[in-house]
Amino acid sequence: MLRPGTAGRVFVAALASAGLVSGILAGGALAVAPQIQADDDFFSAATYTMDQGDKPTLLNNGVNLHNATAKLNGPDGMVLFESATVGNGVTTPAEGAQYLTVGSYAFLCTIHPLSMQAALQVSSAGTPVRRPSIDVTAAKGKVAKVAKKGKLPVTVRALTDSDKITLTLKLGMSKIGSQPEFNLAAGQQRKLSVKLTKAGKKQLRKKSKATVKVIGDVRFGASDTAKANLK
Ligand SMILES: [Cu+2]
Repeated sequence: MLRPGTAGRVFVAALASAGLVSGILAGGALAVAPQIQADDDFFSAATYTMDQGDKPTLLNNGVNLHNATAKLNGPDGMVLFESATVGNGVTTPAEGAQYLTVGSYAFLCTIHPLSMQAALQVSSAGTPVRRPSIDVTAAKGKVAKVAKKGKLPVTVRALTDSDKITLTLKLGMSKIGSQPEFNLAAGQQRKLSVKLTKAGKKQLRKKSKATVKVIGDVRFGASDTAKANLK
């Protein structure tokens, strides 16, 4: 007689030998992230199906360069998902697809947009990965001190895993500083001194008080803004 659980283990082992076990462990479903295949110049299917939370890959079987790029934009104003542009024999992930919820999402190859169009069908199975999400805060301070140092203290906290975070400082309509790309893991917080431009420092020096707008952008997520009230 089989002990409880044995049947399940035998079942998993059988599927593991068939190469399906990663799909089971990820979401309890049998689906495996699809591989979008490109040739010169067409995609191998009109529709590719995947579970929520999966990330398809693109394999280029052709000689020409190809990519898989969503037609629609996401919450950051950039494409919902995209692969790198790759040459023959290269497999590359379609980044951003792991955040998609149920639906059909058209994509194309930006190099051959007329002949290379297809759709990514996301099923109701699985769970989407939580989109990158950041919280930006800026402290009050002295305008003279910020102008002299040329740096504005800003704190960024990541609510979920957030890659490619950038910060922009604005005084009215003009950009007066920025912070190059950085990454934060979920729950991680980073205190930064965002550098002002020469022109930005000059503008601030003329003021007795100023409100600097801090815009935090993150790839595949919504932006967050904060205001630094300087006196
Ligand atoms: Cu192409």
